[in-house]
Amino acid sequence: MVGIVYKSTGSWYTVKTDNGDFYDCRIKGKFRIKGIKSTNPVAVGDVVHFQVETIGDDTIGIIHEIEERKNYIIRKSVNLSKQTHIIAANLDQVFLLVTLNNPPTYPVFIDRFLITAEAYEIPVILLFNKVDTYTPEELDEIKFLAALYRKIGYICIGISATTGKNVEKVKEMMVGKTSMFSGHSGVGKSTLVNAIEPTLDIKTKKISEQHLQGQHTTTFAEMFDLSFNARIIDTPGIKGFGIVDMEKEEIGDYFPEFFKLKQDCKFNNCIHVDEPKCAVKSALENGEIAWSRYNSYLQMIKGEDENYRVDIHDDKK
Ligand SMILES: Nc1nc2c(ncn2[C@@H]2O[C@H](COP(=O)(O)OP(=O)(O)OP(=O)(O)O)[C@@H](O)[C@H]2O)c(=O)[nH]1
Ligand SMILES: [Mg+2]
Ligand SMILES: [Zn+2]
Repeated sequence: MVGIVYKSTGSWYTVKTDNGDFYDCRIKGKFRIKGIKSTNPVAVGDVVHFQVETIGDDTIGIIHEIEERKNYIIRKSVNLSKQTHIIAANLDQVFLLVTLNNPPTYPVFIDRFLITAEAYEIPVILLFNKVDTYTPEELDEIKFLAALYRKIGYICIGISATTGKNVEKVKEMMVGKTSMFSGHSGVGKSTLVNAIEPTLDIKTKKISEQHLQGQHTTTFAEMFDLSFNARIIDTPGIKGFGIVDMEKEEIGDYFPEFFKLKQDCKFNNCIHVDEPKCAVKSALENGEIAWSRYNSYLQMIKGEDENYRVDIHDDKK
């Protein structure tokens, strides 16, 4: 039997077959995919082959093969173990939810996320959520950020999952595709899924519990079929985003605005740090490239995984 993984708890996988049946599956023994060291060998979105076994009254599936992934989003957990985790596989696009506060999302986090998606050519759309809560000054800040990322080529939309502002626009972009919602815990991913498909009624953080920082409401990634020919993967909030398996020399290629200028650097192996006649650094001086982007870049090429930790998101997980 063949199916798609809709939910993964780490030991159990919910797999949906083409004819719409769901099976609870396990993986056989020490089954690992070659080349990828991750804490989860099978991720939501994976296409898997399994055999059905009946044990007493229970029917379970045993996964014995994973089809090659079109792409995936992988991150290094920001803790000492440095383990990597595949958030989801076989995506058409990702919506990264960003909030200015409650919780704050910093540009360095956005950039790390974008770079990983660029490496697999997964389109990312930035959704600035909770626009109903901001002061005029904060709205200006959102506009500034949106303009910064639009200039690079990313679609940016200001939304409110609770008032419904621009939710219809998001829906339109999802038709016919498998999308994922990502972002810090509390940015409103599950609330947005519910706004898009109210019948799902998935668990979101109660207003009264909002002060509890670092508490995750969604604990496992899960895919849902939507009524308008689309699929969405709701994911648990992520704190830090460590990039995985990237050479120092290739990181700049995933900053689209750096990549465009690379051919104008004097040295073709320029990494835009200390080299003379670097087109990226000139663009930075001219204000064509944002300092926040360049700072994120420097952190990444220096491998400073630890320094971007944001304490309030750091719940020792
Ligand atoms: N005012 C306002 N509140 C929102 C909006 N979107 C979400 N919220 C609130 O933010 C809180 C967190 O929302 P969730 O949907 O649980 O956040 P999440 O991103 O799914 O969080 P995790 O599952 O922990 O990763 C809830 O109390 C929501 O009601 C919005 O657009 N405006
Ligand atoms: Mg959630
Ligand atoms: Zn350069």
